[in-house]
Amino acid sequence: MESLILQLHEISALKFGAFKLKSGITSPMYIDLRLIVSHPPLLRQISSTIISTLPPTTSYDVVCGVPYTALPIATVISTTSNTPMLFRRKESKDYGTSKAIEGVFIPNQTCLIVEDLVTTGASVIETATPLRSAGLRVNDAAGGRENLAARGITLHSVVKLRDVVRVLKENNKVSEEMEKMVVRFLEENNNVAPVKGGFQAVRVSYRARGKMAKNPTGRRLFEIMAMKKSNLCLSADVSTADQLLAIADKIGPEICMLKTHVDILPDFTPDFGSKLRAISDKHNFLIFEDRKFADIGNTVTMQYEGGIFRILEWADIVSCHIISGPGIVDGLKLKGLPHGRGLLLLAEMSSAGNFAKGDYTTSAVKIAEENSDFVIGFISVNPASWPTGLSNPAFIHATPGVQLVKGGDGLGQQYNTPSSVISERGSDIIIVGRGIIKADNPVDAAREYRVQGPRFDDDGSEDDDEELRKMLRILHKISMFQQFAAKH
Ligand code: 5BU
Repeated sequence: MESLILQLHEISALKFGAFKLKSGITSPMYIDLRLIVSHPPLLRQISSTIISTLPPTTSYDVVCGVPYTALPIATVISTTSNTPMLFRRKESKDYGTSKAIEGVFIPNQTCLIVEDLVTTGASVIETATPLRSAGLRVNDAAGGRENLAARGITLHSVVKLRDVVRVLKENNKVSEEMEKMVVRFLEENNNVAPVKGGFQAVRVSYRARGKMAKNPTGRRLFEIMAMKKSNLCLSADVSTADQLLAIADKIGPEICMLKTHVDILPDFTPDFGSKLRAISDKHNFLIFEDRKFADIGNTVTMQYEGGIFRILEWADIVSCHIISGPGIVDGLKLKGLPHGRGLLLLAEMSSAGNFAKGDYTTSAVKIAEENSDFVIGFISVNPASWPTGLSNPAFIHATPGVQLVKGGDGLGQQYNTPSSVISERGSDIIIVGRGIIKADNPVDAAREYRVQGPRFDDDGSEDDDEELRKMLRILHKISMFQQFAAKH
């Protein structure tokens, strides 16, 4: 092991200094194992070391590397141990045979996941999910640490970073000071959610955020998410009202919210709303009609309340564009607030080339702040990238364009994975349509999405003082932002 560490240091795969990570955190150490493909003996040595750390009882039929760095390692393991290999696509093709997993396998075979470096475990999960959806069993991962046990995967760690830096210090490759810095960094960042900017760096529990929400529907949504431990919204884009009611009943236990497009249902009848509400009461989820109102205030009051659909009567939440200015929110609020309804503003969209960005997104936040009695949050795609201060934890972020594999649909839709949406992009709710509706078994698929939509522990047992301190820090940030916004 010592010789391996020294060789990695020799080829500069282990670097020391100040490195900004994807998560936004600055790390004193950076590991780049992509370089090992240029050193075949080292690649071979790493591959055999990984295999030798597995307990002899570990059995597997196929191996799969986490793209990209671990692919060559998995290939060497495959050829030397004569075990067939699979690989997972990082992006699915927009059309044609868009397979998430390439290679031949039989359902119920067991797959070993190979990863070069495990920090949060997110990328191992991203690889395990499509393998499991394809019917494979995933019990073990081999490679660089922890956090995976909760997902039913045992990680067999080759070496811990702490030991790497100790060996380098003993061989005078790094100073004692650097060793201490790395150890401190590892201790401090063990439990940090990997997101940059905004309040997500300090995650506040849904329950606490629910208490901050001014709108009763917003409060209920946070409470349901905490209670059901679900941040999954099903986008029930099916062909008929009958199908919608059937799938709502089946998938109801898995979701915090059900999203509808009522104008696509050819068999809509006036009792649709009361039937759907009975199901939502039974399974405790909220109904979100994704109406995307876009007109002037006066017109939307009529569209919300009237017509055939009478959305106001049955939808807890509706959505609107802000293209027409804040008057649209005034109009919807006039009708919705007396019924305790809530509104999501489209601050960003998932489709390629959309115009909801920059100042437009900032304006959506401003309108939301001014109407926080009615607006419960945003449709957003990457709230972690919004300027610090735009992230009031009383608002919820719901993100469409989610599938287990990154990609698109050929008509502009762009998909990100559940863990990327929640952990990296700082959103709260994943909105999933075709990923569930078109699956062979939608109930199993919904359960998988629900499990994969990673949440921080939220059993309501958090230390109240710490929770309060977190909220005060956030409220301070918000008030600084508001003062800044008022001046400019
Ligand atoms: P999909 O099947 O998971 O791609 O469905 C996504 C749903 O979310 C669908 O109902 C869209 O109308 C909706 N959506 C979206 O995809 N992107 C957006 O920016 C907004 C809504 Br807003």
